[in-house]
Amino acid sequence: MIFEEILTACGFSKGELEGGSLHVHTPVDGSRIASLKTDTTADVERAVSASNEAFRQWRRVPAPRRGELVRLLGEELRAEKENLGRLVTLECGKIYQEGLGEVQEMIDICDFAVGLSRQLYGLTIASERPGHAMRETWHPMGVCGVISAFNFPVAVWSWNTAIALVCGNSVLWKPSEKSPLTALACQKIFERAVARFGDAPDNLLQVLVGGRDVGSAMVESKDVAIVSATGSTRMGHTVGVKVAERFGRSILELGGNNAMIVSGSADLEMALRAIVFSAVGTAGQRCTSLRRLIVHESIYDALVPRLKDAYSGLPIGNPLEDGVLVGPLIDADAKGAMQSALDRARAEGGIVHGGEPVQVESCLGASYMAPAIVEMPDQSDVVRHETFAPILYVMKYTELDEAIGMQNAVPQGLSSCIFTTDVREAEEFLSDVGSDCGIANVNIGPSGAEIGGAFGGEKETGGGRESGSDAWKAYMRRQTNTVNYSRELPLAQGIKFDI
Ligand code: UN1
Repeated sequence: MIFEEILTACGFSKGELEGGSLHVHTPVDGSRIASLKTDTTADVERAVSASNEAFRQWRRVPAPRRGELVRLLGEELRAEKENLGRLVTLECGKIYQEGLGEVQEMIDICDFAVGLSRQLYGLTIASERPGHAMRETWHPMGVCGVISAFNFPVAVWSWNTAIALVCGNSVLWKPSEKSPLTALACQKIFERAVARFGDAPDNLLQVLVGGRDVGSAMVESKDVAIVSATGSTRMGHTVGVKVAERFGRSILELGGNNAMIVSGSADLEMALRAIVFSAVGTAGQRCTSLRRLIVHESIYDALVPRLKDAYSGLPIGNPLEDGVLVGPLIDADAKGAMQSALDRARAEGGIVHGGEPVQVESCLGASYMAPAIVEMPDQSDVVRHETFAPILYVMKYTELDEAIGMQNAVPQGLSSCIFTTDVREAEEFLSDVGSDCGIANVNIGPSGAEIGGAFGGEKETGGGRESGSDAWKAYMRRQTNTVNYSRELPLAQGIKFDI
């Protein structure tokens, strides 16, 4: 399918894609596929105010009815799965199978949120006073600003949006300037759900197209109650500080430097498949990508040569084509970052296998790279740094304590895993003295989390949780209610205060 057909199938007209100053290039072959008009900071101000107006109406709609809109969104996404999946591939370069997986993740979170819309449970609390009732209730917050990254251009938005909507919030979306088309396509899909729903307020979802100035204006606005930001630690630091300065609420999902410990008792066949998928899937550009492999010395020589073998046969190429497993990096900057990380790794004593540029026929303007395995003598600086590229640093360990120590000795704390058939090792890894990450798995790679769990991590990953479990609570305000249904006015803590 040629690029224009993919865009047309997603409902874009020629006029929409021309005449603006934001040039969108596809990583597939580097060519320009759109020049979009951008929003100004004045547009952001108007959007924030329209979003607040939408919120004021939406919060009055009963939550299960709000769920109905999200149910319709899920239906529209099911109908558009292939088209949107292909657009994800075109705009961010992940292989089509992963583009489809990303849309499936959107459908899944819609289903989850529909159920949740009838389960925004509070608590009843025992009061210390007679004739008193205490409870905890949850209320809509306001405008939820979503900042999303190019690598999961639509799924992460949908986690935030499906949950924010059932919680009674409105949504303002500032996508990465590298992936605005998928955002605009989602807006079209959302509008179809709104039309079927019938009486939703206008402007429940607005997309803001532009660069940092647009994002900053949204982040700095005190009328944006929640800012949920996914991206680099540097971006998250700026956003987190700005939102904290105005006492807003932020939900941060930032960098990861995810490790796998492969113990001496591991099932190596399973480990091998998990390593390759999590290290080279999405060309190493997931927050959850496997970046560090910590291998028990007893199996190092059995595992690492097989891994190199598997890497040497990886089909690298146009991600729209069947059979390809590794697509391009997002752009030339990403390629440069990968190359300089490999140079640093060599300088720090690493032995690099692979990692060279790959020329893909008829895609010469793009940044295809062979995934790299780097055998490191220890966990040096470059290993502790997240490079958003398919680089897998491999290190040896002797004792499990030491491996867990290495796993935890990085600034990031998103995802982690252990491959072992020893229940003691598995439980130790998951225990209070085990992995310090938000996600810790056994016999599963660090990437590809299901939406049912809370997604996010500690330390420089930012501490936020999105998606499943009770992550919805971050999208609502908690209220403690004490009701006195007696004819007395006893004070708490037994205080006497007679007038
Ligand atoms: C991300 O890279 O920002 O767990 C999200 C995963 C996906 C989500 C990744 N479900 O790999």
